[in-house]
Amino acid sequence: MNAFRALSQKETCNHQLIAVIAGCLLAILTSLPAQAHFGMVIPSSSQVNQKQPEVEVTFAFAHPFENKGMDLDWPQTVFVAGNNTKQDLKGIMLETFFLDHKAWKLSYKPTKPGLYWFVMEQAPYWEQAEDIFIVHYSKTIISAYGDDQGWDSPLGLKTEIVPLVRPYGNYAGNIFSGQVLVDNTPMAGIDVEVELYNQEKWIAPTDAHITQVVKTDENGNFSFACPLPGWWGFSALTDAEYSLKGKDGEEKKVELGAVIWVYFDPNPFLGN
Ligand SMILES: [Cu+2]
Repeated sequence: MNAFRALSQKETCNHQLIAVIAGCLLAILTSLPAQAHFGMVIPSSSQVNQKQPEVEVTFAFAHPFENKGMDLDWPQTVFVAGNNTKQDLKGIMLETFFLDHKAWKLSYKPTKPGLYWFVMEQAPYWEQAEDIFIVHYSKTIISAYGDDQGWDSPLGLKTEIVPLVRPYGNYAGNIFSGQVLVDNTPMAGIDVEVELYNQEKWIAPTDAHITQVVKTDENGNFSFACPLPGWWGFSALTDAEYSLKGKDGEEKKVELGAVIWVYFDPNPFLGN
């Protein structure tokens, strides 16, 4: 009798365990629509003037169309570049939340006219679902007091998108073009993932619309017309030539992303 009861209790336990495991798997699978990851560098404005002399810049890691955040660890580097100077900004970063996840922010006041790139190299992010590490080099630009010179110059990052369209002062519907570089070499035939930071909470017609994809040509160039106003992120993905050791002790692939964020203003002539 006792033995029987013991056995049946054990069986109950096993069933509970199986139910818990099944529940976890379901949770993992349903959360899977693993849409694209984007390092995010989003300023409060892409232009600075007398009326609005300061910007707040947010650094985050997310699935921007779906408004899903991920925790962003303390980045490897964060700096501002432009006007022939480069200044480390990690000392003035404050922890914040972006889409309910750990992120970083800072305030910056350009002291003279010019173009200012804000750049973040994130610490390697372990993506369990894909069994890879992800490292994004993310950047955005602001123009201070109407300066217009030098937005088309590379910054010499490990990988980056060099704009071929001035990356501010654009309307929704305009085309954005850029060249993808890795170690200063144009990358032909690679995927550039495109997502809107979907603050309006648009519903995509299909899952395929969440992350749109465009390929680079033989010179590493791509073009994409942004149909809606807001911040658009472009992420050019390549495999690093190095690997990193995972928690299981195995060497894991590292995916590099060159990310640029560009703002497209509402087109006032179309009323969108
Ligand atoms: Cu993710």
